[in-house]
Amino acid sequence: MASALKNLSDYDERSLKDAAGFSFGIVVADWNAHITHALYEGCFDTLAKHGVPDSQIHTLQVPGAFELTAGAKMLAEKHKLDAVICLGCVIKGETTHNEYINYAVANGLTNLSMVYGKPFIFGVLTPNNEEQALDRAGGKHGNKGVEAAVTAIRMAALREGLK
Ligand code: DLZ
Repeated sequence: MASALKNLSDYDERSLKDAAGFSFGIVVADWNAHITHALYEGCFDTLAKHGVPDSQIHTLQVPGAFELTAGAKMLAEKHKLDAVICLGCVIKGETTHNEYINYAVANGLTNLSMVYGKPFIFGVLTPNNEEQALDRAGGKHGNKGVEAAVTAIRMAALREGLK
């Protein structure tokens, strides 16, 4: 029997539900801004392309990726949101700072998802170097900000269907 499940690649943007009724938060970290702001553009444009009006997209800039969790909580408390998308880029350096930040954000966003019962999307690049980051911020591997927006719309639609 053929599988009823779709592949990830089947969830391209054409199959997405119209998202006009949803509200989203986007939290973007300013560290490595030339990368994260490109993620933001891809994310914002994708939400807009799927019908979300500007007035239903709430943006908050935070200093670094470590602050994404706190920023996401602030946005979720201030606005009635269907999902919060967190964008950052933590480039591996000489020390292990990247591991601490990445684990903290991943755990923080997971906790927020459980506490609020809504999606908090992990749109954080964790590259070994700047080239890998650029490849994922509009380069040869696409723009992960776009993927984060698609994930947010999918999860918001799933949650809506369960209500
Ligand atoms: C301190 C730091 C370092 C070394 N690297 C990054 C990075 O690559 N990406 C990023 O988003 N933030 C970095 N930060 C800053 C931390 O996320 C945070 O802003 C500070 O530790 C203050 O809490």
